[in-house]
Amino acid sequence: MFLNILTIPKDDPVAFTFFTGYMAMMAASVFFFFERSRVSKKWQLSLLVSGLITFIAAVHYYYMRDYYLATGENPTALRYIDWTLTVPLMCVEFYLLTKAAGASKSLMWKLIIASVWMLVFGYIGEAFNPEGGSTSHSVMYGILSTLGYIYILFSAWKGEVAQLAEKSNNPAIKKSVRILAWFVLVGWAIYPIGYMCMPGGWLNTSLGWSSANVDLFYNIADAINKIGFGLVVYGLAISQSNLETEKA
Ligand SMILES: *C/C=C(C)/C=C/C=C(C)/C=C/C1=C(C)CCCC1(C)C
Repeated sequence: MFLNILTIPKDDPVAFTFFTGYMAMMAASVFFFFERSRVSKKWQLSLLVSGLITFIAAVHYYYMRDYYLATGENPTALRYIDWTLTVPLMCVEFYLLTKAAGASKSLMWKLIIASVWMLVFGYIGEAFNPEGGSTSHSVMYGILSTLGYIYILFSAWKGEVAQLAEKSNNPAIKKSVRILAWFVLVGWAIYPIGYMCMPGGWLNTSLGWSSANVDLFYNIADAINKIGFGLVVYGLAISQSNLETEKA
């Protein structure tokens, strides 16, 4: 068992993405934490949140990696604990970006509640999937979960978040919120694909995609979304801080 923990099997892309995912999250955290001192006060909290998102993920990847190598199974509980901490923090990022345009705490809480809704039903769908896999179970909880996802998606594209970004009269904020909205539309849509690979899931039953692919999709999506989200916020923070010093 210990040997397993220390080696990455050559023919196991899932194990490979657990290792690289861990290292990438760690490196991104160091980057965001260090760069905090380079942006103006106003933006430091946003960078701190970016760093916390990747750092919390790095710690979970450390354990998920070992769990996967030791058991060969999907580390479902660790995965959802990670997400339950990090996805609400991504909602906080939306709030921080639109705060100057008047975003209220209630907007932040609505997004957080929608994200927890999405994850609780996703967790029930995966963790309580009957032995051998049940399509009706997977579909029912998948749909319930998707309602939370759609709420956040709508807010970012058309609803409150989008409207506040518009109201900010700041083209850089508008652009960044739009890029983050693209992340939610495209990057976050990778997760349901992974979900459908579990036994009983549509891609598992119709195309025969194995449940090993669940983690492959989740790991790739996490790297894109967590690091990508953070970099968009970072780019905005740097450009706005530079503008402020030019004006001063
Ligand atoms: C850093 C982690 C992130 C951004 C995780 C996002 C997760 C999702 C958008 C998950 C969505 C799901 C559905 C929309 C339906 C099926 C169940 C989930 C939980 C995989």
